[in-house]
This record gives sequence, C-alpha cells and structure tokens, in this order.
Amino acid sequence: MGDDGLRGFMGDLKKEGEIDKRDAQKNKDKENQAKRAQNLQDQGLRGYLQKLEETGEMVRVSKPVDPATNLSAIEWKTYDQHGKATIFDNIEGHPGWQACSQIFTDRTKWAMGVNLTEDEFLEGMLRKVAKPIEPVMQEADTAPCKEVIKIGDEASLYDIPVVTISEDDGGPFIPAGMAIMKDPDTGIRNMSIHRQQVFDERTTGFLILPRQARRIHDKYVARNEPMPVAVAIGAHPAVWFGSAYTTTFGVDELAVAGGVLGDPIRLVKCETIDMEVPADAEVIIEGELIPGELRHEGPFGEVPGTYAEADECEVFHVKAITHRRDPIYYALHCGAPITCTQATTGIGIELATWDHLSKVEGGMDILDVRCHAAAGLMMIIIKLRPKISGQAKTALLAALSGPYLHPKIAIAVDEDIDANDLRQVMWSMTTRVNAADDVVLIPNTRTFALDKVSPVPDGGHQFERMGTKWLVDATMPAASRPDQRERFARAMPKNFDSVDLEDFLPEDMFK
Ligand SMILES: Cc1cc2nc3c(=O)[nH]c(=O)nc-3n(C[C@H](O)[C@H](O)[C@H](O)COP(=O)(O)O)c2cc1C
Ligand SMILES: [Mn+2]
Repeated sequence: MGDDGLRGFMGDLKKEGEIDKRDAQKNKDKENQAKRAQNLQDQGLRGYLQKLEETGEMVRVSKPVDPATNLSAIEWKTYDQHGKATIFDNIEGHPGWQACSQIFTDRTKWAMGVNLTEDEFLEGMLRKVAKPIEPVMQEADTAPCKEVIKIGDEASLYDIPVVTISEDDGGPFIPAGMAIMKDPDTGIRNMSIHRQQVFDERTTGFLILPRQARRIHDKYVARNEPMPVAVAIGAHPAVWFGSAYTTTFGVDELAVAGGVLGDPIRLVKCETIDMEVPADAEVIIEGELIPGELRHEGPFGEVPGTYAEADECEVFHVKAITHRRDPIYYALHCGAPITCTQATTGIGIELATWDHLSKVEGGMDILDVRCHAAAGLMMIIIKLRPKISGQAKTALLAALSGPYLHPKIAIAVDEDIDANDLRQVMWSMTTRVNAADDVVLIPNTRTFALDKVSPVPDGGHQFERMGTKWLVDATMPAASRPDQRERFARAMPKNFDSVDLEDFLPEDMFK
C-alpha cells in the first residue's frame, strides 16, 4: 500500500470515528496491563522482607553505615546476639539504596519465605522441587528490574553498596549474585552462585568450582567464545533457593524456582546479551567472561568460617547494570558462621540427605535432618527412631555418602531430641554414646573442598581434600528392645507437657 492509499484508509476510519475508538481501546489495554501487573504474584525480595519485619525477624538500621568498614560487623552481630536479619536504609555514599543481610539464616526464616511450616519443611520442599515449572517471558517495559538502565560506560559497580566482609578479605565482594548462563550446545539455562571480587568499576572476579557452571564454561572455552552471564541480585526466596540447589544437569534452576514458588518465574530479556533474568529482581549485572582470562583473587572468608587463600579465577566484564528505582542490595555475609551462606547450602544438604535416607533399608523412621550452619556445613544430625539394632549406623553411613561432600561428622539422635538444639545433641553424645561402640572413624575419604584441616593428597588440587569421616550413634537402644530403651529416658520435669508457663509468669513476657 502506497502513502496515498494509507492516508485514504486512515481518512475513512476517521470518518467513522474509528481512530478515537482505537485510541480508547489502547488506553484501556494499557490500564488492564497495569492492573494485571499489580495482581501478579510478588516474585521479588520485598514481600519476604516485609514479612520478616512484620514478624520481628528483621531489624531496621537507620543510622548511617559504611559498607567498607562497619556494615558487615553490624549485621553479623545482630544475628549472632539477637537472631535477627537486618535492613539498612542509610548507607554512606549510596543515596537511594538499601541493603539487607542475614535474611536466610535459619529454617524459621526459610519456611516463612516459601510458605511452609517448619515441621513440614523438608517434605514440603521436596514435593515442590520434584515439580519444576518452566518460566514465562514478560515485556521488559513492565519489569521492575528495568526501572533504571545503565549501559556500557554509564554502568558502574561503585554505585552498588558492595561490602568488604571479613577482616582479611582481598577487597569488596558480591557474594550473592545469581549467575544465569546458557549451555552453548542446547541453549538450556543454568543458574548458580559465584563470588565476585570487585576489581574496578566494570570488572570482577568470578569463581567457578567444578560443578555444572564449570562444565558449561568449559564448552565456551573449547569454542574460544566469550560466555555471556547475567547476574541477578535480590529475588524471591524460591529463586534464591533455585540458584543454590544442585539439580540434574540440563534442568533450568529457574524452573526449579518456579516449582518452589508454585508459579512460573517471569523473565525479561537482557539489554546487551542474549539472556533472560527474573523481572522482579532488585539488580541485574550483565556481562561476559573472556575465554582463558584469569586474575588473582582473594583471600575470602568462606563457608567453613576460615579463609580461602588467594588464587586465580575467571574475570567478569560488566556490559550493563539495570535495577529498581529504589534498589535493595542483598549484602549476603560469607565467613564465620552463622550466615546465610551456610544456612542456604545447608537447606540443600538437608533436602538431599532426607531424600537419600528415604531409600535406605527400604525406608526408616527418619524424623528430621539438620545440617548445622554453626558447624560450617561439616556436621549433620539425623533424628530417627531406630526400629532395630544397627539401623542408626546404617543411616549415618548413608548420610556421609550422600550427594554432598560437606558433612564429615554425622550424629544420630533419638526421637525425644530436638536436632536443632545443639545442647540436646551434646547431652545425647555424653549420655547415649560409649565411644568404643558408638563412634566409627572412616579415614582417607573425600571431604569438603574448603575443609582446611583435611589434607590434600600428594599431587592433588587444593579442592581435592581427603580426610576422616566419623559417625556417632547417640540414639537409645532400638525400639525392638523396649526394656533397654526405657533406661535412657530423659528425666523431664513432672507434668512437663501439661504445665503451661503462660498461666504463671508475668503476661508481658509472652508479647
Ligand atoms: C552463598 C553461596 C555462595 C556460593 N559461592 C560459590 C562460588 O563462589 N563459586 C562456586 O562455584 N559455587 C558457589 N556456590 C555454590 C553454587 O552456587 C551451588 O553449588 C550451585 O548449586 C551450583 O550450581 P550448578 O550445579 O548448576 O553449577 C555458592 C553457594 C552459596 C549458597
Ligand atoms: Mn545447574
């Protein structure tokens, strides 16, 4: 159709008032879209933070804080001494930004984040994880993570309140980036977390341990092509879980996140790379890794609570940064326990172990699994009701040869013990353990890559550690021996179950 023809057609429409109607329809569509956007389920971090604040699980810090000198100690001590997460709304040098920390430090907070009760947490999460839901695409101009877009030289990591975390860290680190990349052979996405030491405005380190992300990176190196990576910071707990969870190679962790959320994760296209990112994220950093480029990085306070020594790692080049207008930076703490770092991987270890144990001996009475953040992920407690003699030891052997290498100490406690309460675990270890019978050492087995006390075998890589696994059976005699079992009952106060403190203590203690 030529110009004249088009004008003629427009003229005809105008005559009938069609254009006005169409404009009205367009406006209505826009309104509906905005309404739909408002009705969309929250897939960001904010709903969760609000919940934490409303339930008293998080404190707000409005006095000025400095990411380079004191933010880290404030959030760590706040959790250590008060059991609470922190949100900072007055960060020196970063007007308009907020930062949150210690938000996933225990099962109480995790359960709140994924809408489960603590009691049903492990089974509930396994049910969700088993049903991944593929993400869906959303228009970029409706995405909160695109409210501010900075490309190329406009983008600066110095805008973000990146924290210098532990005393001897090599510099400020972004430890909570959810890195989304694609397998170049299949185009299937992978999401995982990789610490990034900030070197300058547009360059960071990018540590890739030998897991799936490393497998994908190796493919780009073999092709001699740069690897595009989008790093999302601050999203819904389900997305955070997905990024830390190890699933089958080729399963998109954003689909796992959708399963945990019970709704498809909405994604938007990146500005400078062929990648999709969660629309509701707080911050997105787009960039790439150049094949073969390595740079000195570290030291860094790591999961066990000791330092990973300085070494070489890959280099990430920033191409763009997009974020919300009033962004909240997730200043995750990695270092001496207890932090989100241990408590996030800990959830994965608990789930995998629970699942693994459900198949041992055709199923046992497993009641809880706790991978204690306080022990740097290297200890796991199995709570079970041993039906027959020897069963606890079988469970412990399985727990030490599950999908994760981290636990080197496994302790079995009985049905009357709270596996989350280390005081009760210790009590079981003194009153129910005769070490000659109940402790077994298994030397020369593989241990956690960052467990410094486990030696590296001759000629091995620093991450190939070989140490001693040990199991401790702190259960009572099995249920098949009721007479013997009774001898080990805890001497609890008279009418412990029926006496209610609220009937006797001052009311204000229960507010
Ligand atoms: C807080 C946190 C920080 C992590 N940092 C790193 C890291 O720097 N490098 C790394 O390779 N893995 C790191 N991980 C572990 C991986 O993100 C995790 O194992 C992930 O599931 C691996 O995914 P993949 O199997 O798809 O590669 C970290 C995990 C957490 C929870
Ligand atoms: Mn993966």
